[in-house]
Amino acid sequence: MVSLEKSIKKIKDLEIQGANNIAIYALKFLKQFSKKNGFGLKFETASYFLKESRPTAVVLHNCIEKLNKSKSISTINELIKFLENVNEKEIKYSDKIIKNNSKIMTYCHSGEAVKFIIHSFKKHKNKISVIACQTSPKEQGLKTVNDMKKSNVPVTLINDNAADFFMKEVDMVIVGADSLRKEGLVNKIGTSLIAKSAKYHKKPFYVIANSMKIDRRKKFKIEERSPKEIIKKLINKKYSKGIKIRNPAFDITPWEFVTKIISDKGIKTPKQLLKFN
Ligand code: RUB
Repeated sequence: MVSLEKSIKKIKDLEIQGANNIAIYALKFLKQFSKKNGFGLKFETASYFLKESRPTAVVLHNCIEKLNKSKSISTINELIKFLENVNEKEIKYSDKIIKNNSKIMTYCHSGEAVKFIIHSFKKHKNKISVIACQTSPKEQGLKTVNDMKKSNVPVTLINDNAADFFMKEVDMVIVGADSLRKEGLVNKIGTSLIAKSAKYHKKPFYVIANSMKIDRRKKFKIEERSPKEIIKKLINKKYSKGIKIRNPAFDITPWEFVTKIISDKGIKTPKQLLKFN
């Protein structure tokens, strides 16, 4: 069994990436951990540190809340099963969103969004294509490109700064979510700029996110990552000495910029799914 420290490192280093994958990985770890150590203090400490390794995404937090109420392997199994299969429920709605010949822009790497698009591609027999933004500084967009390529989906990689330039060409934007909060969609930093560009160009902006991403936490943290992630990418490193660098990992897109959320509960407006006033 991989140690807690190693598991946390894998999550922090983005070897395990995307809100659902992080939760599934952590749950699988906790399943093994509980078999060895039970569900007592050691378990609580391990779940706390796993949860805090990527504090913004809410899925793992919600899973651990459920586990605190019902400390059992069967609850862990149910949660894993839900997260591993939730896409089957979401893809049922893909025909209502993605039509033949649709050109879709996406951002970062969201397992839920990627599976939704690939499913449509298979159904519409090669008639859809994707524009994937690189997603600076960690380039998760390349992971999206790779997934698309593996499924033969025509895909073009663009620089993040080019999103508005290409917005005229696309039919819609589809992204995933780390958390669905009253104040907006929490997703990879830069998502809000893309949503605002989509609204300006009158293009629908869809979010694919399962109901475990509904975030009722009173307070939440936007994870701020190491400046090194940005410095490493600079070509003119000589100018980087002694400068202040900020590297937030997520931002909040106000709901007015989101057309619909597609989840296991159906195609909903943010208000319908989150039930806020
Ligand atoms: C990933 C990201 C993804 C969401 C949803 O950020 O913002 O859009 O986590 O992913 P990071 P999924 O690369 O920093 O983890 O649909 O796979 O849950």
